[in-house]
Order: sequence, then structure tokens, then C-alpha cells
Amino acid sequence: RGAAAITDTWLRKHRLIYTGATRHPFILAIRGGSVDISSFKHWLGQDFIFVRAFVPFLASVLLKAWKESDDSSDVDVILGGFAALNDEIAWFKEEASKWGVALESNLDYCRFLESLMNSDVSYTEAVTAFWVIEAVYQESFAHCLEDGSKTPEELKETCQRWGNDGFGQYCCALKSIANRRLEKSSDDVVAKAEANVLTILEYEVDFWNMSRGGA
Ligand code: HMH
Repeated sequence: RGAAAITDTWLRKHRLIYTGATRHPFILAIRGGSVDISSFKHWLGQDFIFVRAFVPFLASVLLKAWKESDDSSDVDVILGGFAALNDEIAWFKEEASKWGVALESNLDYCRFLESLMNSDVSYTEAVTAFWVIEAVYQESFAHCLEDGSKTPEELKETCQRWGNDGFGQYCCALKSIANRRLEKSSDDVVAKAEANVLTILEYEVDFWNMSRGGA
């Protein structure tokens, strides 16, 4: 098919919510240099909880790739995700102690993530969900590093974590895997994967909204 990638048509179709997830007021406040540090700390504590729940989710994606994928190099890309996540968790621990952040739990988003680990969720759906979860952070934090941004010096390292080029290339690799699988999938699987993407975008917006809870 010569047409645009499936994921690109989705992001055009769901433009408003996608922009809500990648250009959230919290991100714009970081970029504009006016972010409230208590909001940042609140986000940090919540994201540590999320990232810990992300580990078993990623393990479920790896298992599905190994069992179901038509391309063995998918496993290598996902393995790279574990390396990144391992690094991220170590960074969160350091940052949390540096900023004196207490850790909270019980997020609805984590429960949704858990539902995506079920064995009745196909590899195609799981890897597509994985792509969009990473892509939202990549786009959001890369925006804070673009020319003209006034991101506070002490938050640049946070933005680099997800906004760096390597993470961008990793998201592109995930996107290619998702599109390759979606092209070969039934309409039913494509519809389920799209519904999951929409749910994830809504959770991402809610997640950014939570940063306000700390203020
Ligand atoms: C809520 N979404 C959330 N946290 C993250 N760390 C990512 C996406 C990207 O890993």
C-alpha cells in the first residue's frame, strides 16, 4: 500500500486529543520557564509509579513479539526498551531523593496498562500501545528543547531523557513495527488498536493534569 502509515492517519484523525497529550499546559509551562516546581515534583512521583508498572507491560510485549512476530528483529528493538527503562528507573530514584518527592500509587492508567498485558491482547495491539505511550513523552519533551524554549536549566536533564534524538529514533522504530503489523491485521484488530491509542491519549492528558494536584 502506498498510502500514509496507519498510525499517521490516526494522529490526523485524533489531532485534538493528540495535541492535548503532547502540548499540555504542564509541558508548555516547562518550555516557557514558568513551571511551578511543586507541579514538577508531583509529576515526578506519579511517573515513577507509572514507569514501574511499565516494566511488566514491556515484558508482556517482549513475550508476544517472541511468540507472534513475523520479524525477529522486533525483539531487539524491544530489548533496547528494557535498557532505557532500567536507566529511567535509576534516574527517577536519584531525582526523587534529590527533590524530596514522596511516592504515590493506585493510578487508573496503571490498571489499564495491566489489562493490556493479558494474553488475549494481540502482539499488534500491545506493540501499538507501547509506541504511542513512548511517542507522547518523546514529542512532549522534545518540544521543551526546541529553539526558543525557556526551559529552566534544572529541568533540561528531564527533557533530554525523552526528548533526545536516540529516544526519537527508538520511537520511530516502534512506529515502524506497529505499522508493519497493522498493515497485515484484520479490521477488527486495527479497530481495537485504534481504540487503545485513543484511551492512552486520554490517560496521558489526565496524567499531565495530575501535575496540578501538587500545586
Ligand atoms: C505517563 N507516559 C507516562 N510516563 C512515561 N514515562 C511515558 C509515557 C514514557 O515512557
